[in-house]
Amino acid sequence: PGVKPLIAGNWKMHGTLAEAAALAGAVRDGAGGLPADLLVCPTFLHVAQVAATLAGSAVAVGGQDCHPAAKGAHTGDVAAPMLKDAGAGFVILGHSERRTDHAETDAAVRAKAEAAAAAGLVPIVCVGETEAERLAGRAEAVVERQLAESLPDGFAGIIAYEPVWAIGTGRTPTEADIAAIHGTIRARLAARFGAAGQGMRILYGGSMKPGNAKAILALPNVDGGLVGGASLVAEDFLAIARAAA
Ligand code: G2H
Repeated sequence: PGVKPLIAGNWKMHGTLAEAAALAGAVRDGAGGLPADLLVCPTFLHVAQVAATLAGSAVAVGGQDCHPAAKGAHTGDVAAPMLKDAGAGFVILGHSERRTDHAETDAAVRAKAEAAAAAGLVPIVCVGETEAERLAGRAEAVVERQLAESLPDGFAGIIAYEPVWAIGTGRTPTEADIAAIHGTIRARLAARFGAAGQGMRILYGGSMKPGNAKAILALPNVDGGLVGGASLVAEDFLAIARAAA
């Protein structure tokens, strides 16, 4: 009940331009009549081509990061208005790989989320604990801190809960653990954003695949998935979307 699920593919740093276009085409061709909205997030260099391939379809396109400034002298960076201009409607922010590879702080993620919203993009802000933090019993506290500090006031986007130790490892939390932390996230969103927080999508991410998607997507406060590895195979990605029914 509630919002329509979103199944988002995070293609990370994979594929050639031709492969990205082919994958987008295969997703587009299988996207009819699904119980979920679909989004694919290719690397920056492929966004415009993928957006062209998906033009007129129901499949949306997103980036995997953006700079907090709208333009300027920032060699190698990409601004949110550029993503929008290239055909993106969404942007993933604060993925744990960005937080690790590029030392992104909660404050940086918050600034990026503000820039994304100003450019008319829907931000997907990622949160999630490391294995050490979970073992120390601090998973909920870490996620609550990330939410408090990574989300700007007036945030109108999507949350992705991705336990770092489940990313690309084939391991996932128990269903009870996912339900518990998604419930905590919902409570924090509702407390801060009111009715908007009640209706905000909370995605699960981390080794989601056709075999585990149905059980995860059926959990309370799980409003879709952020899918990495399995999103690189159109059939698997579409199977996950079908499991959202
Ligand atoms: C988590 C996820 C997508 P994977 O990073 O963001 O990747 O499904 O490969 O674990």
